[in-house]
Amino acid sequence: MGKKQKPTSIGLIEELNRSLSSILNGSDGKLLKAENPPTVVLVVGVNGTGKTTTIAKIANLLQSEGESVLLAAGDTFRDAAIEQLSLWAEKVGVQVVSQKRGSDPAAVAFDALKRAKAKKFDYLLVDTAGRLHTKDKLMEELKKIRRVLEKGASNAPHETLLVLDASIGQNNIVQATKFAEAIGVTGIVLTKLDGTAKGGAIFPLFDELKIPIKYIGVGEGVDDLERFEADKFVTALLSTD
Ligand SMILES: Nc1nc2c(ncn2[C@@H]2O[C@H](COP(=O)(O)OP(=O)(O)OP(=O)(O)O)[C@@H](O)[C@H]2O)c(=O)[nH]1
Ligand SMILES: [Mg+2]
Repeated sequence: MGKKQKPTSIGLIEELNRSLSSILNGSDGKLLKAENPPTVVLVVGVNGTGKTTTIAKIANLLQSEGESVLLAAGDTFRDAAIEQLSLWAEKVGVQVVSQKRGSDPAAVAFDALKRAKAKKFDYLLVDTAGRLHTKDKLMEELKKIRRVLEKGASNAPHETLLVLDASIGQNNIVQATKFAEAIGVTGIVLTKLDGTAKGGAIFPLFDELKIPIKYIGVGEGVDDLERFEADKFVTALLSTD
């Protein structure tokens, strides 16, 4: 007699795979590419979620695909934020447009867009200061940055990426709702999905918001970014390896 088969458990995994994948239906994200360069990507979120690191990672990824990338140091508020972005830029090998600390972030965005257009960069990634979604004044500042970009290039910003920290849990839905209301969000980057099993955070998030998840952050290094693909993600989540 052969070994007893376990068709039910295999069937269960398949069923689970199917239903988890169906929750994520439409979640896959690719960065849009503007018809006329630069593609402008505005990166927003609350303090410390991983915006600046994510910008470095995306710049690295795009550059490895042959795209030219310019960064805008739109966090003129936090101490050493400009230096942090400049260090990443150096490491990745891209240029950065910055002004001195305390200057108007919308002016930085304007300058950077002008340069990106003049020099025909494929992508402009705009960093912004971390801000609480509950602070109206700070959200207004973000709207101003957005307006400057809108005026500067047609259909810009082509992507507005909200960076969320996976370990925050339910509050991410509140944050995302507020940012989406204030300036519109075209994609989400969920960071800090490395280390512990926080992958499940993606399901309620996407189920509630239906905003595509473009990337996931899986570490602090410049290569620790993955393009989000629902099928791949669910298969990895359910694998016992
Ligand atoms: N483990 C892990 N750490 C991350 C990831 N992404 C960012 N971090 C870390 O999170 C911390 C904050 O990252 P930043 O990129 O400075 O975050 P930020 O949103 O730009 O922060 P503020 O500009 O101060 O709002 C740093 O210590 C990063 O190394 C990730 O995917 N995994
Ligand atoms: Mg930052």
